[in-house]
Amino acid sequence: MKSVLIIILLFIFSAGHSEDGYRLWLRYDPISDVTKRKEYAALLKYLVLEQTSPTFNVAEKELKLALNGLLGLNLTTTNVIQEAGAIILGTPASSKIIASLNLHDKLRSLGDEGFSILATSVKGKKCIVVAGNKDVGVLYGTFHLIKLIQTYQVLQNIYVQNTPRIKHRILNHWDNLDRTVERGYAGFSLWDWHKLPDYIDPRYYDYARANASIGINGSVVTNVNSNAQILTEPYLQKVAALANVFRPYGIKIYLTARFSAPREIGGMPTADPLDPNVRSWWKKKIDEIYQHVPDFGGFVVKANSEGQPGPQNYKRSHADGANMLAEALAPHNGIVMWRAFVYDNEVPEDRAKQAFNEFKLLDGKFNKNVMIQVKNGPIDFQPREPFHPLFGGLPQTPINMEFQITQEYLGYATHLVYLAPLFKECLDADTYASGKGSYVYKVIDGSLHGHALTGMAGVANIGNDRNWCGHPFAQSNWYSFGRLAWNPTLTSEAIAEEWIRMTFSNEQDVVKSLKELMLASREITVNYMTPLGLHHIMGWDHHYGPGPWIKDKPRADWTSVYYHKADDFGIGFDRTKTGSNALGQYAPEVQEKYGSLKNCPEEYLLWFHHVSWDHKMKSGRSLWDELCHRYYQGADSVKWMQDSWNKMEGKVDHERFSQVKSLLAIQYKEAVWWRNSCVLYFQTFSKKDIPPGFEKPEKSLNYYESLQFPFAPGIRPKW
Ligand code: GCW
Repeated sequence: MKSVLIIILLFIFSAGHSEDGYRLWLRYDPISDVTKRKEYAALLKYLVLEQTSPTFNVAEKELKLALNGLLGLNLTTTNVIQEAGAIILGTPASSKIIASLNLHDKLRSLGDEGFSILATSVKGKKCIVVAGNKDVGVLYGTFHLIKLIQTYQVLQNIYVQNTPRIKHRILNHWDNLDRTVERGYAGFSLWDWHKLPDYIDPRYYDYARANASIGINGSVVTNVNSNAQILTEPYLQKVAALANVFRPYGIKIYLTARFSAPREIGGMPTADPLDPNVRSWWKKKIDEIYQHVPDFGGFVVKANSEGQPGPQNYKRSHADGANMLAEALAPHNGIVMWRAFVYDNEVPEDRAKQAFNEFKLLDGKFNKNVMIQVKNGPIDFQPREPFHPLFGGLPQTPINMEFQITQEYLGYATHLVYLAPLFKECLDADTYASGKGSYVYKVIDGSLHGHALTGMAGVANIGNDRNWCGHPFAQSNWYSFGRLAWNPTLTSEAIAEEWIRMTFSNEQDVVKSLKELMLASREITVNYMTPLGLHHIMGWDHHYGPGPWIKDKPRADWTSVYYHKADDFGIGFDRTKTGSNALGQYAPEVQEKYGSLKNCPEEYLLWFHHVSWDHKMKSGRSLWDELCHRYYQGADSVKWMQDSWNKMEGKVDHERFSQVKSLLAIQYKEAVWWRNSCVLYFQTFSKKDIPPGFEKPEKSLNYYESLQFPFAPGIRPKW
């Protein structure tokens, strides 16, 4: 009776609690299922921690917070086994109890960050052990245990062995020092540089908690379009303050290095990477960084790309530039993530080919602590791209993946698009680099070519909006990135399920409906934006909304007509042998798959082929009709998304229900805008009617072309 009353009271309390999304997936609201509560309460009575450390302290704090919220428990900590129901946290070095359990066999294969969770008996008392080789493994295990409770899993005979498959799991913030965020749609930067190092915003801790809960172990806090000021002494003090917050959570801090820094802040006449004075400047600078941040992770560098300075300004190669920094970082165990996102307007070559051409020649020429950071596709984070040919193409070089979590090309923070299927499509693609089964994820986890240095980077979608990511569902993309960086073989479905249960509800029908909604959302977006392999046809510069008509800009490869090549005959970019032969950069099996018009999977058709408007598609329709069909189907499906969401009323909290409802209405409006603009524009080439049965666009092409958005958020700073 008493417990029922407590539950009712807890509910009244939590119902009154405003659900603004701040708590992300770490909500810890009371478990409503009485049987579950009892089951957990019997197993989880007190905490045994024999030694403290900064990381154990945060694990303890988190567990207390979670069990207090979920089960109403006031967890006490002791260092001895008293009765059944102990949760024992530790490593063999920190805990005599764990050492006595002889877990060596279990822990051996788990490395520094892995963990083992098991139900066992100590001195005849049933308990749950969360063990790792290092403190951080114990922290990850603690978060895992909490997740199992949040998602109502059975703990009775629990036995989990878990370790990350990728070493560096890193968020890349494109945050500027003035707190604007390039391609950021969730407010301003979290980093309050002005008040750092003296004021530590409590939010930094919650940021660290959220990342640790999904295994993210690195944060690049500055934009790749970088500012050298971050490397000056006053800023390094601020960086050190953030690093101090992140450290107990297993998160290392990284910075972006502006290649011209020796000139800009060092007073040097040159930044030539082979100049001995430049090399010694960087060495001193890097030593200075390590004085402030002893576990500094290293640099991400965007060089000779989109106007950023780099070694080529001095007729040196990317390897010369990367190795100079790598050499100075090596004594401190720092790494360089050198980006392969390079393309040059002066080069008449298909932009999709340029990075491969540049880096192929440098395979094997990089120092051991350099990874080449490659975007998932060869152009630029489009709603759909084939995998980048550098995956599998640089066998002698560690490659780390760069995904974009922020939705630059996928509707900003207003469209509900679950990105795990996009990430997975790339990770699961077969490069055939060493025969069948040479999946991209095997390049990334190092197993394909035997590299120990491995990484995955995600361009963050986080800002100072109360709910961190702008759209409540955009949180799932941060979450999915972390989960896939930990284990790229997880399925989109499994990740969605965990996230929904923790973020919205454990009710079966809610889980089922939201999962369907999320899993369908990316394909729907592709359909209303860029179906059948179209790409890069968005608005100029800010990239907001449709802009297939963009042409005559200073750079051809920043226009849309460069990519869709629509003409009287048809549409699409011929990247086969008869065209740019970008396809020639892939393994023969991949070339065969995409090379022929007949066999090419339709979702990549216009990426690889220039196709006649009359071409007969698998559906039996002509290409023109199919294109219209996809655009209309995409926009209509957003209506379906709205209907499914409307059914959630009363099943999820009111605040987030109404917020998502409003955002879906914008998404529908914008999907129709995309559809109408693209269909009307491409019609000027196909000269064919919109197939019968589809409503006519309500406005003219001129109208859509005339729309201007000078204040669209997230644009590149002009300095
Ligand atoms: O996608 C493009 C963006 C730029 C970005 C660049 C990059 C940071 O439009 O804003 O610059 O990619 O990845 O370097």
